[in-house]
Amino acid sequence: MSLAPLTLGTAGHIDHGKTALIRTLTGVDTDRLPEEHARGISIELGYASLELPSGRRLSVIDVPGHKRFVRTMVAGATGIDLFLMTVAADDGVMPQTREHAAVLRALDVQTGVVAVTKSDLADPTAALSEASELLPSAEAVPVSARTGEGLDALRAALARAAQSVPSRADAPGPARLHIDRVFTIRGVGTVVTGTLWSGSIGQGEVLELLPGHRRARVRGVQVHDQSLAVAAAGQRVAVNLTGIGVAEVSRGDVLASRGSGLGPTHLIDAQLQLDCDPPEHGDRVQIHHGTREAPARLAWLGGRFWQLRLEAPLLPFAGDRLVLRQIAPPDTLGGAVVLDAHPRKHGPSRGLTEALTRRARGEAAESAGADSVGSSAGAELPGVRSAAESAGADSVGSSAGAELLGVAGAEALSESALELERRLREAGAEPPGDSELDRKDLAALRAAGRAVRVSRGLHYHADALAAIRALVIDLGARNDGKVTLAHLRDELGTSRKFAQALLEHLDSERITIRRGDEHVLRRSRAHLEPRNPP
Ligand SMILES: Nc1nc2c(ncn2[C@@H]2O[C@H](COP(=O)(O)OP(=O)(O)OP(=O)(O)O)[C@@H](O)[C@H]2O)c(=O)[nH]1
Ligand SMILES: [Mg+2]
Repeated sequence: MSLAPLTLGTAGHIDHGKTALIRTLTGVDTDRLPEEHARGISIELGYASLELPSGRRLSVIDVPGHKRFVRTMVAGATGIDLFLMTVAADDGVMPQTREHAAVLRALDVQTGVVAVTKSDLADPTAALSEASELLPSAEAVPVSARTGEGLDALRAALARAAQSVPSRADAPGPARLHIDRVFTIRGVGTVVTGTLWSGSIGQGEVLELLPGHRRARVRGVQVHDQSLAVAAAGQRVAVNLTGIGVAEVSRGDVLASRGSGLGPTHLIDAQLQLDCDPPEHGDRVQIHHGTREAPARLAWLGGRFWQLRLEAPLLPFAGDRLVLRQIAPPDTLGGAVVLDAHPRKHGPSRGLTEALTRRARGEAAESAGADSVGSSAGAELPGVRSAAESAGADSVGSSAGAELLGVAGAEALSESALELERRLREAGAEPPGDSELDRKDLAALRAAGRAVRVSRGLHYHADALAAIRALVIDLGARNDGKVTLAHLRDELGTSRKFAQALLEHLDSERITIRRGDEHVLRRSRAHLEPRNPP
């Protein structure tokens, strides 16, 4: 039997005994918050590790069942390999049993076990048959967390299910960890946790934090509270990061290998797989990907192909699964597969349908990274990075630097100015404060047109600023010409302070004009229409 890592996620209606069952199986009470104990319900995701009779250890994510917390359930279920659905013997299949089953289907989590819980309270027969109807391919086992009955049979069923699922540990791809928790430990610093979807994370590695493309060094890695040199995909991983403050990272961010090709996108071409009637062109829905979510308009592209026009960026690769939920009243509509993570804004056409059909069949040899370069009108933040990287930020030494900068500007620059330029380029959306920079070098960079003073004490590399300017124009174009500080801050993954300085600078450049809390693009609307209208 393979002992490669796997993650198990609970599912099921509120009060159907998920947390009690995990506590009985693992000894861990996954309800940590005082409010969870006071209300007797789970609110946040909970974590434990479960050892099966074979010695195999599963990472466990316990999700809340309350209907108001389905989005938390989705964030927990993303990245799991198998499910443990609970159905209470005295209650049977209920609305969130169905909704959680729909989320698992949308995420293509096909393997798992049903525990018919509380079988000390009622005859489990009816619940067993309802469960088998809902999830026909899963074994259903009657159990009681109170008496311990059925637990050995449940462990054995879980072991069989685990054996039939391939682990992601061997799947190729860069490291991708969708962050679900961020905290600090005194003396240790910032720690993020999540399920590692692919790749591995090793101590000492330098990774990238998205969407802001910030670098972070891995100071330590833990799995099941044990420090490891390297953590493999398919399990819950805690990563201690240096170079990133706890306030600079949040749930929904992604920790990825450098150069993974992942980048924020506002447009996704996808194939929908809905459990309900097809949506209408223009419908607004909530899209969940990883531990992140965003509202989007649906634009029909022909057949089951739709373009998702997102109101906030997501970070997918082609081939990833999305969950679509109705906004009001909230309900799960079904799933979608990402076919193009960085398409142009477009409508239906015969060529497109053919291309998407090929992608849906897995025929197009597609690299999400290559695909993302400059093809999108929406996802320009990668520009902040690609502007830096395409100019070879890593390799700008004094001589290479002169070549890249063009002779005119570079000849006048000293080595320290070139080094400074490299730092500014690398900093992207969040440059170092001027107190850390040499004034003489900065002045030389400004004179050479390589650095721009955005506010007192704040310089940006000219390329980074150009990319940010393009981003603001695109953001405005998608939002009636308006850009807010919060919007730009989120888009850049930067702090309020920097977003404000940038918008004020763009006001002074007459790109935008401030009206109350909004900065409005000065150019005419016509000019700002999307570059590739449907
Ligand atoms: N008699 C009996 N009670 C149980 C059993 N399992 C759980 N309970 C009780 O049912 C209640 C709800 O259990 P939880 O484990 O909190 O349910 P949950 O599914 O985690 O609930 P949410 O996370 O809020 O969706 C608690 O009072 C448990 O003690 C069981 O097997 N037998
Ligand atoms: Mg619970």
